[in-house]
Amino acid sequence: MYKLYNVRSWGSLAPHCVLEELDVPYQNIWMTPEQVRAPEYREIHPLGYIPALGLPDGRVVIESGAIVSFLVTAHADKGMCPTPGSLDYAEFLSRLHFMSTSLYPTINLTFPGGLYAADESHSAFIVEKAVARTDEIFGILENWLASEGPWLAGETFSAADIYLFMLTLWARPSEKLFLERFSGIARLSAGVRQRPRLKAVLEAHGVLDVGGYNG
Ligand SMILES: N[C@@H](CCC(=O)N[C@@H](CS)C(=O)NCC(=O)O)C(=O)O
Repeated sequence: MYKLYNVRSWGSLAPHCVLEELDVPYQNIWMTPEQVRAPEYREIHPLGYIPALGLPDGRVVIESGAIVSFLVTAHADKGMCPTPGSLDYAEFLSRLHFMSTSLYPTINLTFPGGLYAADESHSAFIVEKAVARTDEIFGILENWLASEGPWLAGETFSAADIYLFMLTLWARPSEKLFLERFSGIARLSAGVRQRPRLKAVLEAHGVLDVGGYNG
């Protein structure tokens, strides 16, 4: 069985939703931020990050993009991605990894007091730059939705939409103000909230309603 190392409304939210949509058995391990920051968790994730996915043979997969890509292809019959190996799949993968490698780390920099700040004013400078950069990247996603949507993989809902939904929860200055500026992403986000299989998970993460994230 899979094991999901999970913190409410952190980066495990997308893998958690994907596991629910796939309807596969998994053990959910709720953790507190303190447990994630404790030295023991480094044995699971060498950088002490959430998410991590334990595999049935005891190995652990890290990186949210890799976890989601793995799950949807391992259970491709559940239709959470285009047919693996197809050209549509290439585009799906590209958009998913664009979010996990270009957008997610930039969002992390929008939280004050981050890893690279020397002092408070330096932190404010980094945050301002990072917020502008996330707006630019969210704008690229918004344009894709406008020209090829309504979902990131076109006509069909996929795990990439869940991933984008997760990132919007953390947008600055707030999810609500963000969604007012990006109408295509707002429609996608509302669509994710209406997925029958996701209601209970989103409730558990405290984000069933807009603005639930307060990290
Ligand atoms: N590249 C990683 C980034 C994961 C990440 O930044 N996770 C954050 C939570 S959203 C975390 O665990 N931070 C550790 C902490 O705040 O102590 C991934 O995509 O899985």
